[in-house]
Amino acid sequence: MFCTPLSDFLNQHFQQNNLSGSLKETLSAIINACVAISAKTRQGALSGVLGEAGSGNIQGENQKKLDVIANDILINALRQTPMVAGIASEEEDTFVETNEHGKYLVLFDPLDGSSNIDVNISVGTIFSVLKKPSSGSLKLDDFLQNGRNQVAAGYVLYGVQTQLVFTVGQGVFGFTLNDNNQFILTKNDFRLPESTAEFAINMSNQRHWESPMQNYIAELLAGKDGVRGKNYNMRWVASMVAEVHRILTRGGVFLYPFDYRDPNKPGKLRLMYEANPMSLLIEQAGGASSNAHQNILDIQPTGLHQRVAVVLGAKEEVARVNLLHNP
Ligand code: P6P
Repeated sequence: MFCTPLSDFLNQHFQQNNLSGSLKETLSAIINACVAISAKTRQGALSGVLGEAGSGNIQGENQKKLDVIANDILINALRQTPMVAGIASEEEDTFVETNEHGKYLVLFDPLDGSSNIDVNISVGTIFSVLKKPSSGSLKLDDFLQNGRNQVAAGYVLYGVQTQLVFTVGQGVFGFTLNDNNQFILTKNDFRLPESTAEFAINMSNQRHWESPMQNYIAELLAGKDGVRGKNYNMRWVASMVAEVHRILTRGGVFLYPFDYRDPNKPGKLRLMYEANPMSLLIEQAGGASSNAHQNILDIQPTGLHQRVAVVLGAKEEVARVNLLHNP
């Protein structure tokens, strides 16, 4: 039934779309590192990788052991990939130069959703690839490109199955890891329905949202008796990779809006290595994304770790949120 290995798919897809071989090599290096991360997450307590690392990151979060392990696996792999000039990671204070003559920049959240690790709920690696814009020594500004400049974006979901989903701008494709640690093509071009009856948000923050967001969610909760005229279902996994995968697979809308708990933060999620790659995937699959005011992919970054409010998924829902916030 399914028999196309990732390597064959990449060769064919890159040739058909006249894409660079060095981008293919960069993508392969990221994916191979994720196969190693998958082996670690699967072992859990048996290999002592659960629990806290006893350190913190620039986000002010306590790192899990697997956060550090996944980050080290990716950095070590990309140091050995000549076409990668540098990386930026959620777990690193600033960028890391890897190869002086590299062409690509790789940005990643090595293990998103890590608060779920110890309770065996899906986590994932999110990655984004940019071209290094200038020759000469690497500088921070080289990374601060808007999301439309991404030449590749994707994630690996360490869940019931280990699944890879990525785009290089020519559609979104899904692969499942088999018993030989080989990714096999299992979804040929994800397409997102324009409408949905399923939303994902952390409702415990409801009292902290801006009123347009409170109004939007109230419309969904009103169901078929309300202005939207249909009943909605809700999901919240607290793992963005799992939520986005569900949305790509069966539709939906995901929201992590601005809230007043910390008015200085525009949102919880990070633009460069969470919102941008996920927004590109969703847009490539026929969905939309915004920060409730503008398309996330059009936001001009000002910092590696800047945060952003995120609304992404079914076009109809993102449009409704934008309208309520910008009457
Ligand atoms: P909360 C995980 O920590 C994460 O960055 C996303 O993967 C997830 O969607 C969100 O935060 C969960 O946040 O506040 O519900 O724990």
